[in-house]
Amino acid sequence: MSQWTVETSDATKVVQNGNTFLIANGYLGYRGTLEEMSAKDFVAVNLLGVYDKHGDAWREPVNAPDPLHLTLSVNGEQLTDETPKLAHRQWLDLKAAVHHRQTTFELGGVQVTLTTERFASAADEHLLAGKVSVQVDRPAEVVIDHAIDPKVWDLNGPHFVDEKPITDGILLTTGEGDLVAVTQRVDALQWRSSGTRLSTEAKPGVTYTYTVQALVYTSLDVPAERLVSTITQGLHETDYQDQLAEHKATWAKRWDRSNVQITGDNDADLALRYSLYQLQSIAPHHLDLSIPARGLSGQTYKGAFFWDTEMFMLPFFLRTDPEVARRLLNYRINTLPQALKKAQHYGYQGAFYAWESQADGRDATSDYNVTDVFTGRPMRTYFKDKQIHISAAVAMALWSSYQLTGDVRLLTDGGLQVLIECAKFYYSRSYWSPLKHRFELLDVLGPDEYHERVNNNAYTNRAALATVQAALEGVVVVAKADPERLKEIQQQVDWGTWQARLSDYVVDLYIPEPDADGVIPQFDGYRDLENVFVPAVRDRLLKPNEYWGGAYGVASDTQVIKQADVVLLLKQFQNDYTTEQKLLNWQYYEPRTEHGSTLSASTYALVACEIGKADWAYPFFMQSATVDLTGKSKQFAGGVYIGGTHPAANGGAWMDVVQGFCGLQEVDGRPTVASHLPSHWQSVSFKVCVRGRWYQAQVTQDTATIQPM
Ligand code: IFM
Repeated sequence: MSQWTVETSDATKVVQNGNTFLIANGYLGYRGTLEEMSAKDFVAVNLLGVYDKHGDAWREPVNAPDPLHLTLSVNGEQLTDETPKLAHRQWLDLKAAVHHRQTTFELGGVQVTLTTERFASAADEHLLAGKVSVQVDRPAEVVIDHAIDPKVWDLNGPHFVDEKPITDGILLTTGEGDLVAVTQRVDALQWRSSGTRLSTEAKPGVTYTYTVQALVYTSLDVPAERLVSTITQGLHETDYQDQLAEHKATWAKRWDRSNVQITGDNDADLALRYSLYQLQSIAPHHLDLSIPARGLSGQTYKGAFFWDTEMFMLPFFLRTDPEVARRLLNYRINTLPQALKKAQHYGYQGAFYAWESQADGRDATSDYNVTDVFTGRPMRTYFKDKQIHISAAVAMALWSSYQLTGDVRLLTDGGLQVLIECAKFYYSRSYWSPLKHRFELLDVLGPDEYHERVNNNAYTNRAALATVQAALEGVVVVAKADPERLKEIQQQVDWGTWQARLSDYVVDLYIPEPDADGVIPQFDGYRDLENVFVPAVRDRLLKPNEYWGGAYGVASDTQVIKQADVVLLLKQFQNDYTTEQKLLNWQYYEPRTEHGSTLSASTYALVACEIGKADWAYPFFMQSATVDLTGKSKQFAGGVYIGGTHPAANGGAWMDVVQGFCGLQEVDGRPTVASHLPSHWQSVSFKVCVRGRWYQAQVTQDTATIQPM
């Protein structure tokens, strides 16, 4: 039986559980805190794509005021943090994407039970709605103030410089001049109401219920002059139950396409479904934007989009929700101008995509992205300048999407320009070694972020090669499909100059080879570093939050790495390496990998499946799938808060099951599966869409089938 509920009865961890119990709809995210909580408890209505920079602090996404907030009083006594809780239960219904809580308090001399449900509508992205019920065990006067709470939690705020009342709500202006409006309508037939205050003489045995309909709009959605009329007219008479029904119907469609059922392991079944809940909650269903590295759970990582989307989330959307996948790709196509500018800024040609990309493609990465916990001073890091594998992530995502969907419009509508501009970037960023007669990529930062400014990171070089190959092949594809369009593109990208250069580059770019003992060196000189394992390096830490990498981190002069790097190379370019090479390198690198990023575990699981070690893969898969359920991930990187949800781990968990344990591959648009199930699993079933056609897969220990539907 499938598992569909995530729940807790621990009333002491509500604030920490704010990520786990998130509800979201790709436009806004509402953390899983409780209705009576406020900014100090990290309540947040986190908005996609609206950013503000306060003073010298990092530019980050804006949180809106909380329209679901309530203040409860019973017999004149107000609910506070100190009010005794006699019972508490909080649960997420994953099928319906509805958050519930039920808490019994001792307040005003009675036992009062507060039961609520809420959802971020999947049918109307502006709508947050909730239902609140109260029961008492003795007659009591119950008063609830249900007013929008204007105090918002910020990491680097405050972001609002002006606040005005509007009918049923509030209009705020950010420091950057964007407008955010929030309105609220309460339907409370059983209650006396005066303004935002509801009251009743409650009797035992009766449930007193009201519903809230709240809308959130910004001046990015509608022109500023129409914002107030749009939002106030939007508070229409639609019944709460109808809104809930529409929301559930939208989720039912999503689950019909995306659900994966694992039998023989309830924990894995639930953890994966929860991961898919997270991914589908935060995906941009209506906007051509991407998915922030911490979803819509708050302002961590500047609300920016990383390679996480292309490498770890896109594979899921491509095969279960091609419309969302297309939006994610459009985002990169639309932000090409910023990538061109960034390359130019560093003195290169082509497209160098932002490491931390905000809505318009600008790079939000600070030169000092972590803090030295010993001195409290910002530390110079090179994520922005040297993590050049980001352009390859974009290019490989576009190319593999074209190959999977067969949709040439992806290339003709901007994708081919991106491929070519990324290819130009690598060429211009390379160094031609006159003695070795090869191109090299020097002074880079690979996926393992601890070793900065290294030469010939094997993953980066191979990914650059894949980019240039894709550009050359893309030209051939468009030449066949739409020669007129190709001419236009060729003119835009100055193909006449670049074709010969890029053709030579794919022959002459250096791809690091395995050493004599079979180990692929992560970069030039990696094997000369101190050869120790993770525990030895961990023992050298003087403070728990100190940064392991950079100029003088504990890992910097050792072979200990933060996350999958060579193992990512093996995963991404699986046909380049034999099973023996994969096995040997997996075994070499795993004890040297901290898995300090939640991107790491799923990659190790995938490669373990490929080498026939499903039982090695299993704990890495579970680590990836449960990260937002257990909350067990790093909360600080060099003193900087990095908590929140982990969509790349959620997407990685799907890849582990579908592409790893079930061996899904698509060759020339035809999907195949193969069984690599962990020994205690009975079966896995799922659907995927390949070239517009849906397939149903069923994998057991002994059989693997995939059939068109
Ligand atoms: O993109 C990752 C990076 O690879 C490791 N640090 C965290 C980033 C965001 O998840």
